[in-house]
Amino acid sequence: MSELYTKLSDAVVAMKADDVKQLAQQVLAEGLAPEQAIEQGLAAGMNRVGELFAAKEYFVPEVLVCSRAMYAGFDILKDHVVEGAINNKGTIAIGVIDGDFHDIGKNIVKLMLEAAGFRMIDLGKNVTLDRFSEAVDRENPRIIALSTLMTTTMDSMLEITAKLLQKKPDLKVIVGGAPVDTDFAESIGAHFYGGDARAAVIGAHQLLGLSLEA
Ligand code: B12
Repeated sequence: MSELYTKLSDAVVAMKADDVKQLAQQVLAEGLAPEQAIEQGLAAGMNRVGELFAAKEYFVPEVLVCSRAMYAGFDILKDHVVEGAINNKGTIAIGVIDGDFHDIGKNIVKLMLEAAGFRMIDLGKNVTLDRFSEAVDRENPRIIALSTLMTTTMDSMLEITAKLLQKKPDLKVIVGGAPVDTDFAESIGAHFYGGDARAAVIGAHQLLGLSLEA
């Protein structure tokens, strides 16, 4: 792993947005893979922030400043990830469940799926069943990707999955986010659980019977 990724992760944790920007530029200048810099640098940094928050070393204000630093890098790298994306492997609608405003993970997953060639419909955060349902009617996606970081949204995830599958039985549902796992995904009738953005890409290919190489 490039030491630049470690520096990126450290700069996110240290809340240094200017350093994050400069390191992101350096990633591009050195011809490194922007998607790896996002996962192994920016996302890894936010995961460490999560640990510091759990240990009560960081509180909400610190976490917010770290999030801003992470986005300073994400905004620079993201256009280079989707450059040349083919956008024809099928439509995926993605959103964060109603009641939850955490969208960093969702944004990374969306970007990686887009880069892998899917057409992405981003419904944003705090998305209700009605809005997911409208998106299914309007965009006819092959996959719905549900993200959540909060345990309080688990019941909604169950309801949204059940109602959307009633509406469109051939829809595939993939779920992810800190409080969910494979057992939970199975228990609500979802078709795939992914622990990170790479897993989301693998799962989407598997569910649609596509090859990862294509
Ligand atoms: C950053 C953060 C915030 C930021 C959010 C900024 C933003 N724009 O997203 C701010 C400061 C605003 C915030 C606010 C709050 N937060 Co907060 N926050 C976090 C924190 C520290 C990190 C989350 C994060 O960004 N991780 C980094 C990303 C890259 O990882 P990720 O989201 O897990 O995503 C990856 C994978 O999960 C996966 N993935 C994600 N989605 C999907 C979807 C699919 C389909 C797939 C396949 C994969 C996938 O791929 C992603 C990329 O690798 C977590 C702690 C933690 N351990 O997660 C708490 C945490 C989620 N927050 C928590 C809480 C309680 C709150 C608040 C209520 C706090 C408060 N008291 O005000 C508020 C309100 C939030 C609300 N209603 O939504 C709790 C939730 C507890 C619970 N039981 O549910 C946590 C767990 C902290 C804790 N230990 O208590 N928070």
